[in-house]
Amino acid sequence: MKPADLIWMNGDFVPWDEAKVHVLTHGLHYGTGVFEGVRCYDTEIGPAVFRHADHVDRLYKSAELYYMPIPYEPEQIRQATLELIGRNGLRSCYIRPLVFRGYGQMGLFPLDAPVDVCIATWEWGAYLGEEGKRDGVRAKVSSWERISPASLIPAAKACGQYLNSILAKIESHKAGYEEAILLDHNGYVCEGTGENIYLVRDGKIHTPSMTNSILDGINRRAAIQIATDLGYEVVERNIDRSELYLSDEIFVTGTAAELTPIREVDDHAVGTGKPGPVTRAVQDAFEDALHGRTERYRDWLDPVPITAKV
Ligand code: PPE
Repeated sequence: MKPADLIWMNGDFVPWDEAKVHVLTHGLHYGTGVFEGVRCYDTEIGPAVFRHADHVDRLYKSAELYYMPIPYEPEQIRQATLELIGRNGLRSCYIRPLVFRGYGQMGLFPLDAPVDVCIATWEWGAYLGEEGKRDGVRAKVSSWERISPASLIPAAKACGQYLNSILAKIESHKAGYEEAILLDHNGYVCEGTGENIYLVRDGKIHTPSMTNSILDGINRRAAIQIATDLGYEVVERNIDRSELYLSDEIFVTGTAAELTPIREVDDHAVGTGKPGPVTRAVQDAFEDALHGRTERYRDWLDPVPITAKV
């Protein structure tokens, strides 16, 4: 990874190499943290953070679900992020706010441990590769089931919960695929390791619903809005594994992955094996929205005030 100059840590801008924690940090032992993945784009109106307020809201919601009071106001986190991007002199970057139980208390009762907050930014290219975004990636249905709401909180973006995605990701890579698709505890299609999923059948877009243990993706909301505005019908419903093999097109969305087509699932070509027309249409409009090329979605962008790099 390419380091930036500064990281925001508990209210201060500290040099990248000095943003450190103690080895007895609670979150390191028990996964007691929540985070966000956000992106800033070099848009038509200058550097701007995509759907910033939605990400900040979800960070606070995730923290609340794990009884972690964030010792800052949401607006302070938003402003700190904008200032950090400016001071790091970045025009486009990935943004990682992290809230975690810090040092001072061990054991499973975490409520006496401090809550630490940091925000990092770095340049992060296409998550599933530029080629993946263009031509699609190969995916495998994972043998690991997505965390169920009986054990954890699928709607929370919590650190420990990602061990589930990590097992699926490693399994898919070792088997020679680029991404894994997890099924939910009822055997229905859920999502990728870090992306929401959509199938195109007979010109309609189908996607799992909140009752399928998905993360309520912010790009999912954007993609649904864009697809609807383009005139596509979007249906949220239970999807069987076999439908993955019968789809004309499949694509995924996420902050890191943006909109990436899936060209193969379990060695079955999806449709023609090339990204189809619906995927392309939604992807093009989505990329335009991210880069501020569409007036209609400009209010999804939070402009970064430009400051001289210090
Ligand atoms: N599901 C999961 C499990 C998930 O982690 C993400 C984002 C999504 C769906 C899509 O959510 P959204 O970004 O709000 O549209 N995954 C983040 C973490 C990736 C990582 O490797 O770290 C991301 O894309 O930033």
